[in-house]
Amino acid sequence: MRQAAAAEEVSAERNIVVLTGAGMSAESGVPTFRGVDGLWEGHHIEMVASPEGFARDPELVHRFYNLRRAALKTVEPNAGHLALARLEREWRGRFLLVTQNVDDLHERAGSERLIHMHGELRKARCECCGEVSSWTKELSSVTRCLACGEVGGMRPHIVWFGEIPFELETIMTALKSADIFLCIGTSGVVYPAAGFARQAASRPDCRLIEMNIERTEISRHFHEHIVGPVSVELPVLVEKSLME
Ligand code: BV8
Repeated sequence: MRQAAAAEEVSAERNIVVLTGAGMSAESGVPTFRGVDGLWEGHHIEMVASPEGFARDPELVHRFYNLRRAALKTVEPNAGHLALARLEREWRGRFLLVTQNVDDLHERAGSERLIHMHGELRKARCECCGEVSSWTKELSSVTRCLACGEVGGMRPHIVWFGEIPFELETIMTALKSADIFLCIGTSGVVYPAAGFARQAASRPDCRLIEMNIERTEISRHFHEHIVGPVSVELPVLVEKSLME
């Protein structure tokens, strides 16, 4: 089901900021947070994805991320990821893709001007020397840092609840000059990402479009709503947006 307003094309000379959430990867087989009622092995995800949770039971948190990192090998970008990579290639204005997702499906689909504001499953960080390295294997409390050689300081390069997301200044600067804010597949529950719509809406000329299979906590900020799965709706929106 599409709403007529949302079928309008967005002109290709303007600046666009795209925000994606777990709904972007759902059709690729990556479980969303709401889809599992916010639980993992009976634990609230906010408890597992937190410094307190890591301090309390590091091996449980390592297992949470080791399983999700390993699962990346079993999933592929969907048509929505590919459509966003096409939009970036062919868009003549400024383009920035901000994702809350920690999977690597956007980059595997070809997206380049991409910010992982909540970190990446395929990176690890050493708390002893600060080195961030590409990481595709398992992590544990006895993993040795390849940079400083210390053992016991390695953690997923992920922004946990209570930690400050990455590149917020860059994101806020882009939002301040955005002509279009396209928000895809997020429930709008987690801040500060959920506040980006309100920031974009503070610019009178900014056009806000939400794409989701249902209404969300932040739907009220948007002028247009495209209701449907990203793999179907996003290629249609990109095609219409790029046609002169
Ligand atoms: C911060 C990495 C301070 C981890 C994530 C009380 C105590 C402590 C903190 C807080 C508190 N109250 C509020 C807070 C702040 C907290 C917060 O917002 N909590 C919430 C729960 C209330 N935020 C933080 O702690 C953040 N840090 O505030 O620091 C600060 C900040 C700025 C400046 C100075 C200081 C850090 C938050 C980051 C946490 N890490 N991810 C990991 O992945 O393991 S968050 C994680 O959950 C995801 O990254 C994502 O952001 C979030 C889940 O949200 P969604 O992506 O929206 O996913 P969800 O499943 O909810 O929704 C999916 C949507 O897709 C649905 O709407 C669905 O309808 C739709 N959908 C499904 N299928 C499809 C679809 N749409 C289209 N097509 C489909 N096929």
